[in-house]
Amino acid sequence: METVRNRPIVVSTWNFGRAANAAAWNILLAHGSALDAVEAGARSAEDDPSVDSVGYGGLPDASGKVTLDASIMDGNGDCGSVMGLAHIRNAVSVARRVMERTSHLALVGDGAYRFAISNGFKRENVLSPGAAKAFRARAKEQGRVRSRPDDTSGPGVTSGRDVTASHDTIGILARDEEGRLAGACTTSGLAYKLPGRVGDSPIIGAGLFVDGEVGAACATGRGEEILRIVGSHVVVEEMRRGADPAEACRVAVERIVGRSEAHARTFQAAFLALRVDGEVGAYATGGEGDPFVFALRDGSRDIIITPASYFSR
Ligand code: SD4
Repeated sequence: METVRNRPIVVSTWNFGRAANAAAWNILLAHGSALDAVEAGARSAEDDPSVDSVGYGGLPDASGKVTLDASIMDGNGDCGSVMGLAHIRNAVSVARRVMERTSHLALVGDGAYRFAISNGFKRENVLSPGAAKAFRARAKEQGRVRSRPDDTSGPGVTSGRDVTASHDTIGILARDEEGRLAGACTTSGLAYKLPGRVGDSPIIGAGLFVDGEVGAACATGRGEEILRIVGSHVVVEEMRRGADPAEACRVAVERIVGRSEAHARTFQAAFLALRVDGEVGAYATGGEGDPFVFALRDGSRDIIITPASYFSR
């Protein structure tokens, strides 16, 4: 779709990607690395309470607890992730510490939390007043009162299957002036998910994949469907085979839709790709009435782009 050769570029999912791109762009402009840029961009979304699907301000699970999933990867195949991380705002930075300070790739739940604390992260309440209010309103609407905060078994408690409207993960991909690629993905996951649910975002190859020789891809939308096809890996491998980024994203979306077109109408799933030469593309299922958009920032542009989608083709 867009080519900017030998110039830094950053792309992020959704409208709020624009603010994330601005944070990343500051790093890229100062000759920083793509890895630092994507971490800074992802952190800016995590810190923003108005973004109700990422970090502080993220909507909680069915028990009222905010748990975060995040991953980060660079073009050398170095990567790290955390899943079900509670009480810590900047999950993407914990994922980076996992990558840089351990021999593991992923930490989950309490282990991820304890690792974060021992690495200097601050314990805090990540349930913002706005997210708490939304949770209470939903519980009331469902006509149920929880007997205790961890009660997820009572009548009327969400099964985690009735959530269709939450799909605003931030995925961010960058190329720096040395041509290095990196990506990050961070989310509070599906709103009101079953406690313990993990989506695609922290799974390397599903929510994020980077190969410095080929390109980078990330995903947003219904994590279960993205996981099923290991979507971001599909996109990068399609680019390796010669597809342009938009075409590669289309292949992944069509694989999802191919399971059941009727089912695919009920959710959004979108892929965003950045090829090593700076070309960018994206493609979405289209979901229902809520088009996927992404934000692009480079030396001359700071724009929102609406890519093609399967159901609007
Ligand atoms: C996930 N893809 O956890 C992420 C984010 C999201 O609907 O909320 N998707 O599935």
